[in-house]
Amino acid sequence: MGTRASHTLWVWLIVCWMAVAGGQDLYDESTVPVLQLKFSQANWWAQLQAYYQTKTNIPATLIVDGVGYEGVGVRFRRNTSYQMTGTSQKKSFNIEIDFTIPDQRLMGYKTLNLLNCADDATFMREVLYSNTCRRQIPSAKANFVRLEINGENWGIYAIVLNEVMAKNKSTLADPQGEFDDWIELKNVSDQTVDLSGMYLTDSADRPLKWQFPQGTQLAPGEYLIVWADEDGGDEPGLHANFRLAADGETVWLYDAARNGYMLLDCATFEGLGTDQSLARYPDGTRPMQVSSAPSPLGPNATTKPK
Ligand SMILES: [Ca+2]
Ligand SMILES: [Ca+2]
Ligand SMILES: [Ca+2]
Repeated sequence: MGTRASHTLWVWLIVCWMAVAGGQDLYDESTVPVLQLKFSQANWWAQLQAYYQTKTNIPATLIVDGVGYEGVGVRFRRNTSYQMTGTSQKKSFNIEIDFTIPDQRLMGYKTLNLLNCADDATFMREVLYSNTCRRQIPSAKANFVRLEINGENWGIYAIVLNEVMAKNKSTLADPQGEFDDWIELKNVSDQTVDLSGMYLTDSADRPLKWQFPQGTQLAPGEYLIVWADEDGGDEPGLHANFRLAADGETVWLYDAARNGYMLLDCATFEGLGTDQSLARYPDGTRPMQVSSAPSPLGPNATTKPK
């Protein structure tokens, strides 16, 4: 779909009330399951738009973990997130596993709701809320998923905030020889991404705080370091106009004006010790974890702090 920026981070939340017994679970928070939807109709997107008001399902095949589920029903969810997203193709979806086969279930689940987090810049609210509530009372399950439609990634992490360090004593010096805070980004897609005009910030009130200079590009699989050192005049190197507080902070990555300033990723830490990083392991996945084996410009390591 040509109107969709290929490097946009589209995280989906999946929520459901049905319990499941044993086996693999869509709601295992240590995984990001992949849902593959296949529509045989050429005009499936137009059908989804046409039927959204009447809550009419259109049939599709859903593939999860190599298992195909025929005749599931798919429609856009009718809620404010539909209007809020305008012409964006990141709509919230409702998937009925038992649409044409009454006793069909996916790992015990009958209905899946894929939420687009349109009103939640953190992407975390629903998952945290549901999974906290459920310790006390019956509550919906929630997790992140990645969605593919007809073989196209509808929600892949392309440019991610892959690792951050807020108290750099001896891990890596910047080109000027200073051990400053750093933010590692990685391109986890298979296409070169142009970061020109994208933004990094440490302030919820100022999403456009620091802008990547023109010509900043990242090839597939490549890493890039932005120094959070307020040394904007220094060359070489990318030097943001903010620092990271070791006792806790959030870093946000926003897309360029040409792509509507869409939130691409965020990373929150509550406290990082000397030479500890907050890292996605493996690269690009969630959740982030504190690591005492920082790896600027390289694949993240598992080592947890002692
Ligand atoms: Ca510096
Ligand atoms: Ca800061
Ligand atoms: Ca790394």
